[in-house]
Amino acid sequence: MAVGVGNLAADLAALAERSGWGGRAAFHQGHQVWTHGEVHALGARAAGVLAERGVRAGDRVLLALPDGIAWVAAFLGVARLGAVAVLVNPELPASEHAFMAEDVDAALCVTGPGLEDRFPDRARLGADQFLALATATEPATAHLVDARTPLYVQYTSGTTGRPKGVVHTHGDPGTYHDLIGRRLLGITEEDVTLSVSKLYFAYGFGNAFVFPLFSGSSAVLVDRRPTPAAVDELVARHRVSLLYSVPSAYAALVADRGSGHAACFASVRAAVSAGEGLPDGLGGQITELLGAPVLEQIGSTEAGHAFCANSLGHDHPGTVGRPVPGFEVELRDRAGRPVPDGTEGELWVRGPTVTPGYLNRPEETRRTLVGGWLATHDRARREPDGAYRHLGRTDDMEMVGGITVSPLEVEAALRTHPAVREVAVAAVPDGQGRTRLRAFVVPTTPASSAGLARLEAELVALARERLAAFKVPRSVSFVASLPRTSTGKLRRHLVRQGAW
Ligand code: 3SK
Repeated sequence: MAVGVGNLAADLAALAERSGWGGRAAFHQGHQVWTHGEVHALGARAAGVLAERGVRAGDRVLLALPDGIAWVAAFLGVARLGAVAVLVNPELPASEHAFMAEDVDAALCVTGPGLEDRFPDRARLGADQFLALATATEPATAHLVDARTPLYVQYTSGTTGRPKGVVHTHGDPGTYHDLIGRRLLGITEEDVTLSVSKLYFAYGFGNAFVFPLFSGSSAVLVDRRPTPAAVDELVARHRVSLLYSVPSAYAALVADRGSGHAACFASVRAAVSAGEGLPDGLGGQITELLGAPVLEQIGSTEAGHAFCANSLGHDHPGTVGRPVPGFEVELRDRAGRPVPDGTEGELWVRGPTVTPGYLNRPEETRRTLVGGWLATHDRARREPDGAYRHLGRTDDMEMVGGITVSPLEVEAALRTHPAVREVAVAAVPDGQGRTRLRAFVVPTTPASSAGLARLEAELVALARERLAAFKVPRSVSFVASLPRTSTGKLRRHLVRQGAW
């Protein structure tokens, strides 16, 4: 039975048809363009391919794909069947992919180039083969679901160092668009988006997949993180009007281009920044460079997208803006009591797209979702205009280039080297407005400076072998001891400051 209402893929196809968007560009990749009509037809045939491979409603299909048309087709195909798309970073090491495939018990894994040997124990399909099959397969009909039916899972790092699968439903993307894309950013059919953040990540998923498909606009897809020169070129070539990025990438753009307005950015009407706070002064430099405002926001994988945001109508630089309409925000102390206005507290949020919970983690779900409120582990203070000033994280997680990294996981990898007695990893400022991971290591035995230089190289090589690239420390400092409390707990704020 063909069903529209409730199934994201079917609803989006019906919306595009009703709105007359069939012939409008939806995605640009390299020199290719796919229209909204082509994308939905491809999604329906992709569902046919998946159904022929035995995928059924409720099954989990892991997508380890770079941003591109295969990602879009696979997501829409999975959604159409009422199955659940598991969105993973294709650049993760094999051990993390294996963990995720096991965690979700993936019925099928769709993989990008270079990942042919991944998931050897599971049914697999390479992206090229998948797309080729999709051109020659009959479309599948849409499965009946409702707004609360699980649609996708994204992974977020946990304090235990093990990533946790966050579930979102068929109703969530339409709400992201209605609350943020439409109301706060005023996205229209004429907009062209470039998101430095990738589709597997909550921020990139909303920016470059959900908003374009719900608004009849288009997005430029790039299979890897673009360099500053590539951003210049893509913005100018596609006349990008909305640029979404993270502070470290904006800092690189400013460093590459210098100050002053650059003509290649003339089409940009707004820039959005999220993932971590913009360092002092950087917001002004970006605005000058782009000739457009830079709107900060904050969100989380658990909230689905942003829960506080600045908008063109209300921008308070230096803050992450006011609660997104539909979201409630509270600042609480450690005991969970609301703090007085103007006082620092932990951000708790409640809203329509907050996850129903973590996959296979009832205990962590209970701790994080209390009475319908989500503990974000972010610290903030409320300003008199209702905007929130972000003051960092309450837990031990580190933010590097807009991505959360568990220092425990990095430390665990480095600690396997026999010459490491103790190790602590922290994101430290690099003096250019960015943060970089640094490992502070107490060696097992004293060594000469040549010996320490060799050890540093070995530790970085070890991390590269075991961890995703963004988790690899950029430098190692050798220290005599680490700062600890009297009960032996590491004092991470001192490690971050490099001061003890
Ligand atoms: O990381 C964030 O702050 C964020 C912002 C907007 C949407 C999604 C996310 C994760």
